[in-house]
Amino acid sequence: MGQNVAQKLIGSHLVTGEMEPGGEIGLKIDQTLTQDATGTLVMLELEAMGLQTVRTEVSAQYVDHNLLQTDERNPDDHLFLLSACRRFGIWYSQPGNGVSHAVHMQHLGIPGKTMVGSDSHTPAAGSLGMLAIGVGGLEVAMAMAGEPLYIRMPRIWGVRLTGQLPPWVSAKDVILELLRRHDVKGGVGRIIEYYGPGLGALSAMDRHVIANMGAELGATTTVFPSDGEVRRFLTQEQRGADWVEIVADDGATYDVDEEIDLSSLEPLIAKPSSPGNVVAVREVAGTQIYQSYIGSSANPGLRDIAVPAMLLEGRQVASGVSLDINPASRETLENLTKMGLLMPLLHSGARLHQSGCNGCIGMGQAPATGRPSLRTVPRNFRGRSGSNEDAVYLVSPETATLSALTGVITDPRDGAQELGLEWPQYEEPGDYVINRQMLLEPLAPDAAAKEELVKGPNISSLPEFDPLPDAFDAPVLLKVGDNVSTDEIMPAGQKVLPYRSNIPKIAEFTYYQVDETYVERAKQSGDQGHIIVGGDNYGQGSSREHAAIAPRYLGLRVVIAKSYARIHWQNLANFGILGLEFDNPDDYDRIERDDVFSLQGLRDALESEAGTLEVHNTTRDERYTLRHQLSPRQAEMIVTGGLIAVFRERLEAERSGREPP
Ligand code: MIC
Repeated sequence: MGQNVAQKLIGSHLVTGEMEPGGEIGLKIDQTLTQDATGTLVMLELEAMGLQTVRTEVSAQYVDHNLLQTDERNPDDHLFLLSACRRFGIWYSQPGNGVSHAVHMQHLGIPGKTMVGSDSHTPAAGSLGMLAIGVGGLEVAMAMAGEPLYIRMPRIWGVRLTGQLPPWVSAKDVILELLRRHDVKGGVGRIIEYYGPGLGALSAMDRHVIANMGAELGATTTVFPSDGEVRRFLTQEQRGADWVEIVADDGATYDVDEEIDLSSLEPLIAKPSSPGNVVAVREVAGTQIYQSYIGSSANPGLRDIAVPAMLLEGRQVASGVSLDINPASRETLENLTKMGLLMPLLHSGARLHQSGCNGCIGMGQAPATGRPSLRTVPRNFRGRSGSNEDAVYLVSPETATLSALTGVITDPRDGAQELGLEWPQYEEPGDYVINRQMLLEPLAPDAAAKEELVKGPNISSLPEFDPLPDAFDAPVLLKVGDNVSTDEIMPAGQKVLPYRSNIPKIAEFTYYQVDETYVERAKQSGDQGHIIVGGDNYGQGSSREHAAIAPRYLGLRVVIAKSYARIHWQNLANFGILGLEFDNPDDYDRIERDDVFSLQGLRDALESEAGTLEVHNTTRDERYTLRHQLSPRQAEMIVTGGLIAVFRERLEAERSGREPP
């Protein structure tokens, strides 16, 4: 039987398990990607694991998130990362070189390879025909150590594209359409694979936009074929030799089928404060805006800024509107400059920012209270922009541009008519600029071995965590609803992000936007430990493992939820937090904050085939049946005290020539 692209990528890297949806599979990982906000912990984990040199084909560390240098903390982290790259044999992309996903695609991504990244938007590399999966930092560290990645074999969701995008509609509208149809949980447990005749008109960077935001559907990853367009892209980057063709076989089938007729799409917008809150732009047209923001990882293409620049030529941004331009990569910025497109942008009133994540994660550019901000970024969870009472809408560059010109949310087709604008005929430049100067190559192993880690005063080693006790009583300190994002559990923003390499400090911000009293109450609860109860899709969004480590540091032992987002669930397990699910979701309604639970016989329950466990709510004298989805490997990991403890034992055995445990 013919294979689809996802099956080919998985099949060629399968080290354990069967390609049957639901079962655990182990995959050989060729490349890793880390960014600074998660990468500092990864490097501390490599140190804690005792690794000498990475065992991957390519490992790359990007500095793109914590770019504001308002004191010594972020620059100290940058230096630490540089020293760790030199120490462990990792590529280092310097601050200002751009967002990891775009830069990796331009310079290091290779079709047919697997990659894990400590960033939920790692799947963007699927645009090159890679199998790229966002995971917690510790799993990236494990992959760097040559360990396989273990995931549940996803179902493959084939999305057949037909037709062609009409003028004023672009790649962002394709992924917003999928979010409109399926919301933020629609991709859970699935790989999205795009195919069909509509692909031809989507450039590799357009595909990046779509693959990037597959994360917003909760998908394990997104893949595109490596076809003639990928070859064109790599040739433009002077890496044509890296191209290999990977396309679905004739007769390939998918577990789930879907079709999008690109010709029928219209400009779409995700309203505050969820990427799944999608409607047609026309439905909200006329709302006055405060800010329009173009660029970021979710619209990293040269065309994504070149088209706005062409539209803005000779025009002025509406007064009172801040038009913020965030080129995703320095390469894009250099090409815009060479094409003469910076001048029209600047002259129209646009504010130009350095290449990086910036306002996308609240590192500057925060909007005014309650004022609508239109952004081409991937997510709009409340508070993520840096302002507590924000109103962030997700849009295409075309919608952002026309709205900046009119001062109100505007369907670009209507705006163009009103302003007498033609659809610009954008073409890629023939003399494309490439600059790899800011990407530092890894040192040879001998030289690397002599390097020391450089730790500033804000960098603290990883706390040690003890194994899960077999029995204990603990209170429910927090009860939250559906779709709680890791931005709510552990916020980003310029106040919190500089503590990403300091768990005791960052722990002080845990859940503070949801319940300011949580941290204090958790501390009072102390060693006894505590429980958090959640609804559906608990922990959606970012891959930040701080959202597991910080609550664990504060004593979190168990989460009980209706269902989980994949990466966060895995992060909980990696740090020894037991993630349980309600057998009967209605039991969620019976629990109140401060109820005390008695949990007994945890080890037997974790090892049992049934995967169930009965717990006693001693406050209400009720019993609930809970389930765990842990594989035997993960169950053992929790019992041993987390993944680092397991790996250390294994490395120790390897060094002393013993049989690994
Ligand atoms: C995001 O877009 O949410 C982030 C910030 O890039 C995160 C990573 C992080 O929290 O550092 C992600 O996507 O995983």
